Amino acid sequence: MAELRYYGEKMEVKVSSARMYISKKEYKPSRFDFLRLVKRTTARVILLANEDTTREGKFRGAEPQTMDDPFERSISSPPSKSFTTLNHLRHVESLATLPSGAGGIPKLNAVILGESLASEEDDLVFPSDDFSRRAHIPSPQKYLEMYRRSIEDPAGFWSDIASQFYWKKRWGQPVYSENLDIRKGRIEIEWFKGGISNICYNCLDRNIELGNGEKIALFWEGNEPGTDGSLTYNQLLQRVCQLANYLKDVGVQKGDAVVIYLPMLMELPIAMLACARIGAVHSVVFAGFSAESLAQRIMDCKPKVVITCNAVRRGSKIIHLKDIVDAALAESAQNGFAVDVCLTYENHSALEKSKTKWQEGRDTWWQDVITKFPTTCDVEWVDAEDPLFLLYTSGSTGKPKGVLHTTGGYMVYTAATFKYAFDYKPSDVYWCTADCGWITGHSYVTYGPLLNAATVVVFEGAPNYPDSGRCWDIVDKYKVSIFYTAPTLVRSLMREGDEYVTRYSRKSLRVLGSVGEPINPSAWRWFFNLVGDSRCPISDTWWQTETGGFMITPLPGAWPQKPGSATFPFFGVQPVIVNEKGVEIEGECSGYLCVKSSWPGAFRTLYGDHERYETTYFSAFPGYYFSGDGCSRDKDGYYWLTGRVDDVINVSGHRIGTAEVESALVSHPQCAEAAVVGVEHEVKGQGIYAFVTLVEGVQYSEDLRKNLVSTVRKQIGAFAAPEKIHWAPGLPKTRSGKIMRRILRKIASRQLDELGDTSTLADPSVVDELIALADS
Ligand code: 6R9
Repeated sequence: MAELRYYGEKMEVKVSSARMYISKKEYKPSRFDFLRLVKRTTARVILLANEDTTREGKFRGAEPQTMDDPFERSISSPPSKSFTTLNHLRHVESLATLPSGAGGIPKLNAVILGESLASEEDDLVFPSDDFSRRAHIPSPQKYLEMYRRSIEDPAGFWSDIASQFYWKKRWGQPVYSENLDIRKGRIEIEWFKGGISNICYNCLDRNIELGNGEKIALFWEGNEPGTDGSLTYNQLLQRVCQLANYLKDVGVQKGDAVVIYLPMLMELPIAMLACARIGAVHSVVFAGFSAESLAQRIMDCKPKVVITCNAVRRGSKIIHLKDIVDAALAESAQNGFAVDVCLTYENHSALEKSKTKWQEGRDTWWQDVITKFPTTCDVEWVDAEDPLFLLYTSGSTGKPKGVLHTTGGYMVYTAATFKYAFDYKPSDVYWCTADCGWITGHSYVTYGPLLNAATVVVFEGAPNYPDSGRCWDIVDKYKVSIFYTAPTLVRSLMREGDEYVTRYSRKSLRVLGSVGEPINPSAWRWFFNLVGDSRCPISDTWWQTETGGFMITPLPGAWPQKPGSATFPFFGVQPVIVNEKGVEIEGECSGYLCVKSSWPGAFRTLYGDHERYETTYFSAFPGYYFSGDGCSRDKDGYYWLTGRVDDVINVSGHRIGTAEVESALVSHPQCAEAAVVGVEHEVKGQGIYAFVTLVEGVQYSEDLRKNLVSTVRKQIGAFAAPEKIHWAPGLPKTRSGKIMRRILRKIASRQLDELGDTSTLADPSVVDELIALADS
């Protein structure tokens, strides 16, 4: 229910306990305006008072229960002048005045959690009174206080959070040091240097000491309904210690790399934690990557051990992971790097031990050796700046980048972001559908939740197996209260019909989350209205492999959400939008999303290639970290991510470099040249569209088309397979030989009237040829 009051200088719209004020200066309300507003507001509006009877103070005194009102405090104690004029706080300034921007009000659609459905793109979705009251960050004012401190005193702000963890030795001074300006020399970021700690200890031992030993750490749900398991914090620690002891026994030492190529078994987080415990650097490779991709990563980071399993069931398919590892290890050995130990978990539900190919001497069965090791293992205390893990991600060249994260800052940052963005409470059951092969599975399946002593669901299977109701079946089975997923999954389930959702109760759900790509407002509304029964806020978290944790994210109790916007920056994050000249743009605008100044979770380098780190992320716009994403900021200060602006395609939330796909295609003996672009895809967000020129004399054929697609599957992985191969006798190139992808994008999306100027092409006639071949 909404109420509307008008008094003195202000008009007030009250939706549940959330209020907004329109100052008379910006908006000259009259009774007529009220009535107009009433009609446009989906919630019920009551006209309570007229202009001369109600005063702000009197009103507040009459309703003391509204003290937690998200807007009340920002109005009653406006930020001081000096604060609002600080340049880097300007988006906060706009938040402070939100939503008094009179321009937005005529379109206002106010929705309150649990009370009404989101129905239009310009809906504002308010936290309910109840939700806000219980939230860690209950109001914009609380956010403002904390955000302001995080920017003005980052050392103090983050030291306070870091102090909640166990440090063998406290960090020294300064708390952080940074240079993000390439013009001033080497790019460097350090947090908590000199502090000695261990992230595994903080996830497990510390939480057990705090009394969580018997709490469930992991629930595991297998591919087949009915196959499941669980581990308490005590049990998880024992498993981790056994594996850590084994790794030490085979010679893994602090700083050594370990490659993990596992599906979503509990053994995957166990392996990550075991590495962290002994100071080894894990590099998880998503178990959907091909042998070639795995080999490339192995050759780059040269692990002492590779950990895998023999096979996995995903949906109705069985994937022989060990065969892929064997091929990768053979390729790596041929190229001069041989891995001595391949620890293989026997996943007997997928493949019998006896049917697994084996290389004596190198291969060891996990189950044969691990149980022989003690269930306790000393911790290797490491410096905050010692590496924790490497995770390869696609860039705009063919070679993946080894993003390196260190220990202390990453620990503090993932823990804090998890707690605040999901408004985590100890009673929550948390499920993130991401695979640990991606950053989301590192920060928000493993480290962030376990640092908070959360109960985490790990799911091995596919979300549409045995049918499209599986996610909600799991939600009901484990009473999941926080559900974090990707827009691509939302869209694919949305297509299957509502009855798969409504068949299940979903009553346990409290907070929803989205990551990986922009969530389109219609998917947002389906997720909000149907899955969350319009009761659960959606944390649409924008971040990257490189950022370690959330950068722009809703804090669900604090402020109204706009479907499709990631809202505002997290504590300590200073996003800026720059134009192509690298000049910061103020207020309402669109441009390139950069970040100024470091945050604890930032990556520190690209493994073995600091120069590439500097050129890729810090050179385009000197003085800033450049995210590679486009972004706009609306008049209320909300951030809207618009997708990659570089040669990276985001397929189902997976980053794929166009160059990687092109190099896979041209490795085919009959392919002379390839140019790859992204096109809009209904479910996956973006699909891969490849223009292919064949070797002189080779005929185009359906077989060859299939062959090219399977070459990409084989070299990168099935998720990178092109949706479309477009035969291209020639490619549109400038006279200097540069392929004009802008034109290819337009042809691929059939926007033929938007091709623009083609006269600068070396041979403009290729464009007509390509158009003629579009549907062949
Ligand atoms: C966490 C993760 C990063 C890229 C990023 C951006 C896109 C991620 C998003 C989002 C809009 C969101 N992205 N979250 N775009 N809204 N909430 O996905 O890391 O695999 O490195 O991808 O994903 O384009 O630059 P990563």
